[in-house]
Amino acid sequence: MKKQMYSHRFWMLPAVVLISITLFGCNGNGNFSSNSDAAQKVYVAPGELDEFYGFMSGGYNGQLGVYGLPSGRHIFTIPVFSQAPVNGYGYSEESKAMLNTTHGFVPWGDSHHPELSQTNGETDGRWIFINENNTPRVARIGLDEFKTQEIIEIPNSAGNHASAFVTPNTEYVSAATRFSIPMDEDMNNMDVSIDSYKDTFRGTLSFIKVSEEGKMNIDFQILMPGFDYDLSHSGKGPSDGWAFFTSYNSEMAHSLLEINASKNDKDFIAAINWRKAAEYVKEGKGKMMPGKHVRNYIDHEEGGIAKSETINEVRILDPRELEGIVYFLPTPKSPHGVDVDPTGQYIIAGGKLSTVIPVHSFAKMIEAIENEDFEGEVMGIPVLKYDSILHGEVEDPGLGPLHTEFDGKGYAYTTAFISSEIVKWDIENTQVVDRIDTYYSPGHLMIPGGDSQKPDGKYLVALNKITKDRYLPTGPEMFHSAQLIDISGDKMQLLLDFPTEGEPHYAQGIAAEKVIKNQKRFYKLEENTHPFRATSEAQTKIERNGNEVHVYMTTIRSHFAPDNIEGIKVGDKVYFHVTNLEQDWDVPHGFAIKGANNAELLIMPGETLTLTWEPKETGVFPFYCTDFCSALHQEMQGYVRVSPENSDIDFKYGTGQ
Ligand SMILES: [Cu+2]
Repeated sequence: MKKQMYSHRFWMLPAVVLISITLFGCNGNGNFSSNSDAAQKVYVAPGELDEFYGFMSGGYNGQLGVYGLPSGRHIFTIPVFSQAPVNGYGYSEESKAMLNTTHGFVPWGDSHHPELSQTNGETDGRWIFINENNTPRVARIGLDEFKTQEIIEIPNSAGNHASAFVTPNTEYVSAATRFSIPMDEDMNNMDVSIDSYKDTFRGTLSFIKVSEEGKMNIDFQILMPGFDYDLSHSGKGPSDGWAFFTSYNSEMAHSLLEINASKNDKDFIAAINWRKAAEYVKEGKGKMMPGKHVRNYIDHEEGGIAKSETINEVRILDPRELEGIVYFLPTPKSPHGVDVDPTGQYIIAGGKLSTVIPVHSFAKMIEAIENEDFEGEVMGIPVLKYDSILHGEVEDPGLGPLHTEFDGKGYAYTTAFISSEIVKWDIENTQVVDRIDTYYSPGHLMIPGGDSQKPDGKYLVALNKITKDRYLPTGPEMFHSAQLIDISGDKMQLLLDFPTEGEPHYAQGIAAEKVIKNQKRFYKLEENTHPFRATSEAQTKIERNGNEVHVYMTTIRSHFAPDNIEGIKVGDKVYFHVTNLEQDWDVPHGFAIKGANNAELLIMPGETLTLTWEPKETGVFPFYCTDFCSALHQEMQGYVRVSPENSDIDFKYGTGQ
């Protein structure tokens, strides 16, 4: 091993493993491969476009980062689960409702796993889904406008980690509870002692149905033992109709999990026959149970304004009553990732404390189910025999294997978190054929289409957890590092380091042309259905309703209408409904007013957005365009006069007066 190890990030390991790592670890920061060959491979000349889009979750920033590959250029950030002052997402009246939950307005989220929609097992460029861990939710982002269009909350869940993975025709998006929670037989959350964990805590796996138009609803949840559920991937090809979820803490510990949940040699992958479960649902099986959750969606029929609805129940399938929907595949040891190869024949687990990578065979699994080759059961769920379902074990896979992606040429690539490397191995004979160091500890990795049936096996992106010494230091805090690796040849070649936003977990990649062809460039004014729109300057006006004031405002290079407003009083609640009259690509206008307890608005051409302002003192307050829109952008301004609460001053406004 060539590089320094960072023991502060080591996961709890048996002491003997730790010692051996420390002995092998040596100094050196691994600067190599910055040769001209690598430079040429990532060079995208000025004015040229990247070949792939890379979508990387922002982790604790709650957003989704958009990158160009191979250049590694950060192009855009799509606001999803967190308020974004940069464009007013979650602040404007139109978008606030996207962040509603059963806990009220939640302005922050923790986003981990983006997943592109698929058709026939191939990424199709329509949508990208992403999970939220903390307050369990799944979002759907439209790749026509790069905007979050829907967010659904997941009930009976806590820590929605095994999400948002799609089935090969985007029939379903998965979700699962990471933390089991106390539930009685009626799925009511209970106020119980945490020490009663083993008796009272349960898990759920959720299947969110996606309609042709993208609308999400929770079709069913499967009641599970009180383990922790970690990651998921759908079957494909022969295993289409199944989904696989890793679980750990089969010990059902509830304290000091790093020790108490690492005792069993094997935990489980839960194999879910979702097609069979969906049939049960169609037959009306299972039970409607409490499961209050909120669904937020952009109402395109009404001005693109976000709306929320509350749903009170969810259908629960209990594997003790409905046969054949869940089987447990014993898997060493505290498995993290679960990945299905492009042929759909093999199910690969990242047993983070395991010395091998187990590869399960789907065909053997089916055979074992038919032969009832079980070694026991947990909560009515049959446990298959490890040896009956095993295709093989990858020996010497690196320390702390976490996640695997595929190149479509028969090879798998697994990240080894602790030994900081990516290991390439042959799926058929489970032999390691190549390995490359990463800087440093990689979590997920991504090959464009690498978890679909049609990977584009040209590049691999390692998403590393430690950036230290790779970039200019920025104090104690630093962004995490992605590394682009060429996988087109026999040997992997490191091409590029680039910093990412937040802490990216999983990522997705897609050929740019699949996304470019659907791009919306602006919103047509004649299609604007916003109730407070003004689609010409002639339609601008101000209306008062008690202390509520609605300003119908327009922007066009380079002025506002109206630009000067009098008649506003202290105690008013002023809604600036700003319509951008431009009908050309890339001419947004912004709107901000002094002292607003709010973010700016960034209004796309043809769009109407609303900023709420409650002036607290008298005076004259300037507003201006925040987005540099023309040579006379600095002239794009106006004033609002605020008079005392008891004054009876009339509205006065206009342009150029
Ligand atoms: Cu402007």
